[in-house]
Amino acid sequence: MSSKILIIGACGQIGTELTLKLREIHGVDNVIASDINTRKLDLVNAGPFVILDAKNFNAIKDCCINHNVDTVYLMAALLSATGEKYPMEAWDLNMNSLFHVLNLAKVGQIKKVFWPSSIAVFGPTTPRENTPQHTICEPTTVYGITKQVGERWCEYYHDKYGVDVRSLRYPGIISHKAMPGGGTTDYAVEIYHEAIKEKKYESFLSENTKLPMMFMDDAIAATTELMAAPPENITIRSSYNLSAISFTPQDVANSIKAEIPEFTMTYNPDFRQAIADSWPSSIDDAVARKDWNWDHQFNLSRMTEVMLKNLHVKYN
Ligand code: AKB
Repeated sequence: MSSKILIIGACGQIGTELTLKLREIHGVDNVIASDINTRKLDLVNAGPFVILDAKNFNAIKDCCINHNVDTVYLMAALLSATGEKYPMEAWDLNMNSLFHVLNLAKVGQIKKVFWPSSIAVFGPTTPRENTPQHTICEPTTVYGITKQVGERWCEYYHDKYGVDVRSLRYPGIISHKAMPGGGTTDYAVEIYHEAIKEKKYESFLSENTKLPMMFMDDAIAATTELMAAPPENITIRSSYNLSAISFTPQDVANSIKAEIPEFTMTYNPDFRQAIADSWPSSIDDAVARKDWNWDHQFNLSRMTEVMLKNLHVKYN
């Protein structure tokens, strides 16, 4: 039986598109999608799918054994805004799922692991502009704490047990195929949907809140390129800084207005503003660019064009 890839949390925003891309690269039958439920029927019906609770070690282990899995992408997580509402649940899911996968890799049951970290590892004491790879990380959200601690464990498992674990500090990801859920950067996706549907949007972040962001195609390319890189090129086993564009809610509104002149934007910041204020506004990802030739393709105007075009088709 040929070796397989397992995606845990395949129905989420990134998991959905990662599943499609990995199936394109490796073949549909070699990529097993899994999630806690079958909420995305199109994905469930498009290839191998198993219901899997990321907190259940035995369920992950059995799935890996039964399907001869050698690579796991662990995409299940509670994000920053949801994590503040349910701190213990965020800790439980984000940490235990990681330990389960790292421990399976430690005993050789799986050979390679991808685990996403986030710009949420940074905090108010981190340099905000061009945040370096190695810098102060004092996160103030539960999500950020889980990602920071997870990074330390990834490096530990690599250094002590030789686990081939690779990770990226994703910025806010913008996509049109699946909605994000429970993040602070979610406004940058919602705004495009509302622009097409209602021609207006009320932002939960203030107009000048600049955050690092990335179009989904770039995020997926970064993920598959990192995983394909020769191990000797990977100098960072905690998590790589990754960067493409930085913008404010006002910048996105202006780029939408260039296509939809009647679009209007209002601002009503909520508890997510404090989370956004604790994060960097731009990221220095020179190490990723040097180690595995990372480069992004999408700027704000190109992303807006693609988002609006695809959502127009979806809603009309
Ligand atoms: C969030 O907003 O919580 C996520 C992230 C930046 O990791 N999108």
